[in-house]
Amino acid sequence: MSGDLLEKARAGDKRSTARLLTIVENDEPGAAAVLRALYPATGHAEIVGITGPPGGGKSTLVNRLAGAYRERAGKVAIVAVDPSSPFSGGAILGDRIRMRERFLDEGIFIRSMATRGHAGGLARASARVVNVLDALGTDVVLVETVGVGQEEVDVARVADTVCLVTVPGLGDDIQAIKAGVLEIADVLVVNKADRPGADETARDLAQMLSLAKDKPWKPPIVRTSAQTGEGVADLVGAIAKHRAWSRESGEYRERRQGAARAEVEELLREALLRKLEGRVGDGRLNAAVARVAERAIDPYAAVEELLGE
Ligand SMILES: Nc1nc2c(ncn2[C@@H]2O[C@H](COP(=O)(O)OP(=O)(O)O)[C@@H](O)[C@H]2O)c(=O)[nH]1
Ligand SMILES: [Mg+2]
Repeated sequence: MSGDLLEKARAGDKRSTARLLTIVENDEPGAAAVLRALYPATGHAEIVGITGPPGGGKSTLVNRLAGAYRERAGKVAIVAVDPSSPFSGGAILGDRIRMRERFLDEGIFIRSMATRGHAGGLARASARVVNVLDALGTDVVLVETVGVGQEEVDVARVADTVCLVTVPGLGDDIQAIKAGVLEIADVLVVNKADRPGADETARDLAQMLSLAKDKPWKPPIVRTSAQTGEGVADLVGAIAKHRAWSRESGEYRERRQGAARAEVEELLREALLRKLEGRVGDGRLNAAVARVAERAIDPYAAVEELLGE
């Protein structure tokens, strides 16, 4: 079944691509086979993460970026991971209308990811989805995520270049951003620069950056108005510059190695656990758990006992 799907997806059929993505996103039976078949073809896409607080204009900006990249790339994909936009909500409706023009473009593929219930977590599910899009010949994958918690920060890590989108007048909220995602931001964007206060925000950001001196890459600060499109070309330029630096400095390879390590270690952990569970057996495991619950033995002793045959 997936062989046929694979072939159709490779030929550019969007429905088959969507189905393949669902299989790997939810880790359905056959997901491993799909990823194995596609893995050799991965590693060519440029992956750009767009993160930041809700309402900052990320979706609007991603839509603009998709258009800009599409002018010179054959295939562009958008992966939207946004827990703040429920499917019935106004925001996503607005997104849909804005994105309709993109949908009509055969070269742009849009994927909305569920934010809950992924085997192995959201970041790993996103990585699988991005890998499939990459292998299917996507030149640029734009990943939109709300930069609020650790999990979203982890999602942003699949990107080669992470853009943090802020807006004028965030005030103290900027401090909150700083704690979370500023460390992983490669490009800082002050969006809604058509509004008053963009200069102050850019200054605040510059000041925060000056505190982290020792970093080899100094994130540029770019002002955009996603609504009018102003500054979007500058943003594309800043992303390209980071990409070039990343390639040259070895950062790119380091990040990809970090991602590969995380993936292999996670799978290894799962496999080892399954293997051990098989060896220990449900009966012995349940008996040990019961004794721990009764305080007859402590959890450490239970593990030692189970592993010690
Ligand atoms: N004034 C202004 N509004 C914008 C700009 N970019 C986006 N918006 C508006 O901000 C709201 C939130 O945008 P959206 O892209 O959904 O933000 P997201 O939650 O970060 O994805 C929408 O009403 C947009 O029309 C901008 O550059 N200037
Ligand atoms: Mg959005």
